[in-house]
Amino acid sequence: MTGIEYDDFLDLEYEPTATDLVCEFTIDPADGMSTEAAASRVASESSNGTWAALHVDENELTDLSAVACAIDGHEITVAYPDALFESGSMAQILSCIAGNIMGMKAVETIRLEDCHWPESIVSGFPGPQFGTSVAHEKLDAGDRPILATVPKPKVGLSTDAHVQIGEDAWRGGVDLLKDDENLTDQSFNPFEDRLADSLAARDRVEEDVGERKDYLVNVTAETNEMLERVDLVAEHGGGFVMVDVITCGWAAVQTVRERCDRHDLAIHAHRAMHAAFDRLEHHGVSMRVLAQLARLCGVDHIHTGTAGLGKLANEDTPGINEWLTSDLYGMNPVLPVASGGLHPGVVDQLLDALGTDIIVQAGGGIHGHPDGTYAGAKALRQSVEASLEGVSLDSYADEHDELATALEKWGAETPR
Ligand code: RUB
Ligand code: MG
Repeated sequence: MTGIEYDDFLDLEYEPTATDLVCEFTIDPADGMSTEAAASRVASESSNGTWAALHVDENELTDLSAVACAIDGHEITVAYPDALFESGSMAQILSCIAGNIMGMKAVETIRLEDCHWPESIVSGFPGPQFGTSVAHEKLDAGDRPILATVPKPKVGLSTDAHVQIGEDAWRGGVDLLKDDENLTDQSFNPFEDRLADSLAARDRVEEDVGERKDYLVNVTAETNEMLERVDLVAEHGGGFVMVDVITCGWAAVQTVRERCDRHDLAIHAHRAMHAAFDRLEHHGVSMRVLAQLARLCGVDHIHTGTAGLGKLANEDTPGINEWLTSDLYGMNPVLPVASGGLHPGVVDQLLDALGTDIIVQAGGGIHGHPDGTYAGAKALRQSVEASLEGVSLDSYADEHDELATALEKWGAETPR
């Protein structure tokens, strides 16, 4: 017989092995509890421990204990043996590393900040099918950022109005039309009508302008329904689907990824609800980790913020983007999406901060242009051209009326 107690999960001499999943947390221990005691409880509850000491027959037990192996102020590191995890199940991984520990009384707050994934776990997941390669495999963006737009208002536009906005934006120079996160299949704009009409418009525009265009149609729904919508996108000749990955859950994303593989469809991941996990500085799961989960599950694009230039709360966009495109045992990189309050007047700063291997997505920053969507799309494209040519937006605007009007309206403001 062997005894398992909380202390068994703390070993500051332990060196993680190449097969361990190593997680970094920030914790604030409960009143009266030391960081060491709280750290060992984190390792215990997230692997094989419980609150009571146990007596177990060693012969009947695989040792799957995690080890709290480093403490630096409020930052703790926990190493998990890879055998603790079911291969290819993001749900099961999260039930360990971001499960009960998030509500444990032993900590006042706890935030999963970063994960270091071993090859044995990564190889159980497909990763992106296309990732950054969509720029040339599915579009004609070459080395410039891909441009995308979401019609506004978010919901309520009729199918015809929605399609017309998409057509104007494509003609003005945008590559991708995108549905908004809460537009799916409502009576004012049914999914299949919108899909068919948008892709027909896309074909007309492609023919006229000689540049490939596509549509990020929001297939988000109950999982079986979502698969039917994915099939419909393929039937109608679309190249992409959009999924609200946090609200649908990772298991559903994994299922969609498998179906998209069959149809050669790329997945655009919208992260609506991410801030419920990542907004608080001391509690939850960081956007960096959410982005890691998205890459493993196999999305091709994911929103990662605007490096502080947009309307939503700031986070480490450059660091997250670097991780998404870094080497991960040969897994394809994910193309990051900058979105939320962007407009032509901040594009130079955005590309300085994030580079050109991104999607620049603007809704209000295109459709709010005083001369409408077509002019707004032209202005956004002009702002990208200026930035890539190393010309200031103001000088470029001397020769480009649409950009001039956008700069007059918004300057370089960052909206709230
Ligand atoms: C942007 C928009 C998206 C945001 C979400 O519209 O509709 O939902 O990208 O934020 P607008 P994030 O350009 O009018 O602000 O990309 O940070 O997840
Ligand atoms: Mg939106």
